[in-house]
Parts: sequence; structure tokens; C-alpha cells
Amino acid sequence: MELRKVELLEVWVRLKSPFETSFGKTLERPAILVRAEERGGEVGWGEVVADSGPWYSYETNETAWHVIRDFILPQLKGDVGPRGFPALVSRIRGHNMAKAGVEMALWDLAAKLEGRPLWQYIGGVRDRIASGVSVGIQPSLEDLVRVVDSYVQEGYQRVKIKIRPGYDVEPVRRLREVLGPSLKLQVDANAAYTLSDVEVFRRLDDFGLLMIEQPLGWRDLVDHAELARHIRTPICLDESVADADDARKAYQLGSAMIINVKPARVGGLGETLRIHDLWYRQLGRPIWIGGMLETGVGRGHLVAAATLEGVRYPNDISASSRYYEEDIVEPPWELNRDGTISAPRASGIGAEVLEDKVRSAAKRAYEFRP
Ligand code: OSB
Ligand code: MG
Repeated sequence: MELRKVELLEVWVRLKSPFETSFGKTLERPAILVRAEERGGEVGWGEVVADSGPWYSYETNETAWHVIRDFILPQLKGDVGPRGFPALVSRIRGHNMAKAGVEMALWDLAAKLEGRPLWQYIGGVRDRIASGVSVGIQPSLEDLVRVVDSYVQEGYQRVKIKIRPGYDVEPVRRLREVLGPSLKLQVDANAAYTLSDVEVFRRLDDFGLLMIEQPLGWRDLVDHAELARHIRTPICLDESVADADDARKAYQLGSAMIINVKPARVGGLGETLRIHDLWYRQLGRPIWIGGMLETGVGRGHLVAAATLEGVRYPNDISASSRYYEEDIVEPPWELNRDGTISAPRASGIGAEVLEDKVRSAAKRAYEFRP
């Protein structure tokens, strides 16, 4: 398709309550929205999820703005589509969140031009996705129980809690005591431990967790493979898998049974499909779709990804209301009573961006004309 212009609009969104992980606390986050318009006037949207500091990954909203403006957008000349996009930016090393934000706008646009929902356009197989919730580190175990219980009452199908050294076995023990053994529960360490902590993970083995997410270093595959030999609970990788090649190496080494695929972390939906084809189709192992506190724009792309066949666990894709008083899309993403989110019938991501609101709230904007 022939692009007329691509715009960047940076908005800051405030969370309902602080989200704390082993790497820090977030109350407000930047979201760079990418608006891609083609010659006929159709528009697609993507979102860059990079945070204001290099904590989850080395990318920030500033590095993403710089890399998109100065290196990605200048590549978008002539006929461009989402499938050809990765080749255009392959010379740029890393910066996957920056790439993903632009790539996803092209996917939304391409699906809209065909008049199809994005999830069908990428080959999704289900019209509702299983919704889980990721719960940040809480000030006390009483708070944790209260917060988790309220999400369970809302219908979320599984709970993931963040852990860090000193806040790991006891929170899990308390949740099991109060909420029982049938709660689908897992933990996410965001790379806060080392192999010397193997005893912590041995103790966690007693609680029937679905998985342990990214216990060790953010780029590590080797130590995870060693840890896997000492515990029964399956290891799920997040930070350490940046592309399908990392997934292959994780398989060869035995670093993980499961991958949390975040389209933003791996450079977009194209690489998400490649990881899915390798990890699920070829190797027979499950994936699920993780989130980065996305607004309704990024959330739409996550919902589409979660309709893929190999998604076999509930996802970190909750309703807009879990994080935000008001979303920037209409309708907002809502939780069905059975703890699912419906894949939309409308074309593209299936939600309208509230463009006036976004433009008037934007802290900065940039326009590129190919
Ligand atoms: O590790 O999965 C993570 C949020 C920000 C950064 C990293 C992570 C998370 C989450 C929340 O766990 C997922 C979500 O609900 O969007
Ligand atoms: Mg994680």
C-alpha cells in the first residue's frame, strides 16, 4: 500500500493504581501512538510501549522516538506493507518496541483495507481469548489477598503475581491458603534472581504454580536451562526471547517450556507469528500473549495475537478498566462474565481511536510524509 503520511503522537496515561515490579514502580506511562494513513484515507494505529526508563528493556520513549523518526520512517517509501516491513528495518539492530509500534500500525491498516478483523487477517482461530491479570507487588500480604480476590470475583481466569527476593514464597503461600489450590496462579520475577537462589524456586515447587516467568537474567538462556534441571515448575521466558532465533536456542538448551510472547518485545506481529510457528507448530510447545500495560490501541493488537492456535494459557490481556479510568478507544476492551475478552467483529484492531482526545492530550507530535 501507498502511505500518505505517518504520525507519531505521544500521550501520557495515568494508571488507576501504581504497578510495582522487581524493577520499579509505574504510576504514569508514555505511549507513542503511531497513525499510518494510506493514499485512500484509511488509517491504521500502533502503539510503542517503551517506558520512560530503561528498566524492563533498554528502550525508552525517547530512544523509540529518535529511532522511529530518524531511522525507521525514512525507510517507508513507495509500496509498504506489514509483511515487507521487517526487511526494511533489518539493518537497525534491536529497538524492537520502536519497530513494533510502526509495524502494528501497518497491520491494522492492511486488515482495514481488506475489511477484515486483524485477528482473522493474521490467521487467528478463536473469537474470544482467555483473560488473566498481572498483579504488582503489594505493600502488604493483606493488600495482596484483597486485590487478587477482587480480580477473581471479576472473573479473570488466572492470576500472575510479581515477585522479587524477599517477596516470593510467602505471598504465594498466603494466596494458596486464602484462595485455595484451584486458583490458576503463576509468578513473574522480571529477572530478579540468580542461580544461587535455586532454593527459593524449589520451595515454590510445592504450590502448584502454572509456571515461573523470567526468574533469571534478562538476556540469559543458559542459567535458565540449569535452573530447569532443579525444579518441577515449568519455566516461562519473557525478557530473554527477543525473536524466533532466541526461541530456537531456548528449545535447544532446555531453557523454557513456555514463552510469553509480547508482540512489542519481539518487534511486532510478524515475529510473533514466526515464534508461534516455531514454538507451537514445529516444536509442539505452548505460548501465551503478554502485555506492557497497553492502552486500548496496543491491547487490540494483543487480542488479535491471542487468537492464534498455539496460545494455550490465559493471557496478560485484561480489560481496559483494570489499568485505566478511561481508555483512548471506543469501545473499551471489556471482560465477559466467563473471564474472556471477545475478539472484535469490526475491521482492523476493532476499536475506534478517540482521535480528538489523543491529539489534544499529545505532549508532542511528529509527521512524516514518504
Ligand atoms: O513482565 O510481564 C511483564 C508490565 C510491564 C512490564 C513488564 C511486564 C508487565 C506485566 C503486565 O506483567 C502485563 C499487562 O497487564 O499488560
Ligand atoms: Mg514478564
